[in-house]
Amino acid sequence: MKRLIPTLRADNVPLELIMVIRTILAASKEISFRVSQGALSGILGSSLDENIQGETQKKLDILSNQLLKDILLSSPDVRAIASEEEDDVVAGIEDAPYIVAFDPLDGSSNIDINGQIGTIFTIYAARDDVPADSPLQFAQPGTAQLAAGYVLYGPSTLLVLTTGGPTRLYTLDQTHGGYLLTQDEMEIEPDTAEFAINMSNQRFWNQDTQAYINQLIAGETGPRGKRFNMRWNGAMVGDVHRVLQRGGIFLYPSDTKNPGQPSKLRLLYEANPMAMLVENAGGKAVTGEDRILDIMPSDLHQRVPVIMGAANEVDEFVNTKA
Ligand code: P6P
Repeated sequence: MKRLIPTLRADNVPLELIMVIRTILAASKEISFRVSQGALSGILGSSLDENIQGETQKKLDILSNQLLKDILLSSPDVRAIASEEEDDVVAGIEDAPYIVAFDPLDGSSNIDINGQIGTIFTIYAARDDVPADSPLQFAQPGTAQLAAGYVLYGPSTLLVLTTGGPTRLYTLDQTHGGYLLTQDEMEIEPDTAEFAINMSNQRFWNQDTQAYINQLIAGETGPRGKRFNMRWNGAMVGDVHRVLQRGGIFLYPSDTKNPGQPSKLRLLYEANPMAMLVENAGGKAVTGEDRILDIMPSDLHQRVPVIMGAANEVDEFVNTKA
């Protein structure tokens, strides 16, 4: 099986960008080990702190964030980083070519139940027209991403990565410590009979979303004329991985659950990297009205509605009106 670096070189990925990806993956191997140790590594449970999102930070959230922050900020190729766990952008090496944003541990509410969790990351070219630590470094549309990926800490540790070409799957070889190519091109079938949404939010959705989901649960006697299945992991990284592996549609649509908050998922380090991975696997990724990758960010921790996966099913969502 091919190792990661030769496949990136074959894709003509610049060496400095390969080094940034390798740096992220070095931290992922430490996180993978700590996760696999569970209670034995003393990292289960919650800290006493909250992050900017107002979420209680898990010990492993803090550890994962610190690992990624330390290793990236010492890389000669990283000018700045942004993280779900950091209020502001943190400057790295002056004039370095790249900036990195990440969710260090997506789905951390699954840590204590041994559920799926993961690290989501995205890499852009650094901007020379604003200071290194300016949030405007990340005021770039998702189409400007140079690389996007996630590491899924599950029964095996998986890397799903795109550098502009196909979305590729790698598996961490725990014996030798390398990520080996195990699926050359992931592809999402345009049609599906499986959806992922948190149904407990139903009363908070708009009428169009309610109409669309009602059609799915109406099954073979409903307007869609077929039976649908539902899954919900509570971790975007796990739900989107299932969509990439066996098809489906993932939805975290706009809702009125939290006043002033249109929806839950963050554009920079959740929606955009996942949208790039899904589109490069033949799927679609929208907010409802807009293509996610076309959005010009207005705030570092901006939240957007997310509907992504099987292209024809995303079209069905967009076209369904109450
Ligand atoms: P809910 C995890 O906290 C997360 O940000 C995503 O990974 C996941 O899809 C979503 O929130 C789950 O949200 O409201 O179902 O707990």
